[in-house]
Amino acid sequence: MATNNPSKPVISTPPADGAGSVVLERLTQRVQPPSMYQVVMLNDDYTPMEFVVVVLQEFFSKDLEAATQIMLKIHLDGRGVCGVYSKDIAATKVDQVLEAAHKAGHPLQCVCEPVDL
Ligand code: TYC
Repeated sequence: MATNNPSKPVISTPPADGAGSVVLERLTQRVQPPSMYQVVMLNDDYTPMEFVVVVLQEFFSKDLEAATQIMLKIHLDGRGVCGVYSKDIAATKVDQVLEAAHKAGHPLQCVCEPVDL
């Protein structure tokens, strides 16, 4: 019986006819764009309008005009989008708003939800 000599590396050359070889198919990898999340603020009857406007300016970088428009939309429609971000950033914005509202004693609510494409 033929045995390998353990001190001698076995170097085998692939057969010229390709027998025993494996063909790797080229697969095109499609990378999905990161899913985006919108931060939605909800209306309530107690949070002062001025507080909502300040929150929109401070955490969502809105100017006074834009912040006022968004606040009024929330007040009239029940909810409004404050901004669209990656998942982590959106979750952080929600935490910041809820903490600021809690500290100020207001019941302001805010959620994040995936943007439908
Ligand atoms: N409805 C509130 C009021 O009349 C104002 C308000 C606006 C509260 C937007 C929450 O997300 C909100 N004082």
